[in-house]
Amino acid sequence: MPILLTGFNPFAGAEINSSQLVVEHFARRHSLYPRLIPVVLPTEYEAAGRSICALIREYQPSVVLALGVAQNRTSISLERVALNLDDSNIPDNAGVIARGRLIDPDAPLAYWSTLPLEKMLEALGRNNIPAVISNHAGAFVCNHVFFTARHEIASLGWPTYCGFIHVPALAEVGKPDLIGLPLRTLIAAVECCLEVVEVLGQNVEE
Ligand code: PCA
Repeated sequence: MPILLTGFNPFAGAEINSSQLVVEHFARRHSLYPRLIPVVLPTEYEAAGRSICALIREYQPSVVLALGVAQNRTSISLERVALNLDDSNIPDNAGVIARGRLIDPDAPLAYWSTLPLEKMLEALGRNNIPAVISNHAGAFVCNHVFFTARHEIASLGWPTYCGFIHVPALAEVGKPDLIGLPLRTLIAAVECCLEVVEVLGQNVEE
């Protein structure tokens, strides 16, 4: 069964989004990862939410691994909780500024990630990749997609594993003070997490 891997396009005036570069890396190596469905989502609440639901229904993946950039973080952040909340000062790419708004008034207040975060954290640690479990994915488009995907899967009653990982921005070569990690480290981190979730995917199939 497929594994859906998503990232986002640049937002808030940035030129790149490291999560997009990671997803594009996997898209270029499709023959190495035949089960992977790599998709770059627009950084827009509505369009991204609609898109992730459509992708889940179309591909019926065993695992949904959604990525986004967190510019101010220095470690890979394995997100524990998705909140039923849109709230940010930053406009999304459609110009929408959402303040304190429920994503779905009929849905629960929050969902846990169903990815094996402890196992992923251990695997990242074994590979010397800086990583943490984070309790808060923010309340911008990343959290929106995480929440919407979890709610869709819960509503469908499917056993699909689903979670979100925030990756740091790219560290620029020659600028050691800049917060971030090199692209190769972000790719290695996602490879590492994919190895953990591929085992899960097989279990769902059985
Ligand atoms: N990061 C933003 C949205 C898109 C992205 O890559 C976030 O953390 O919500």
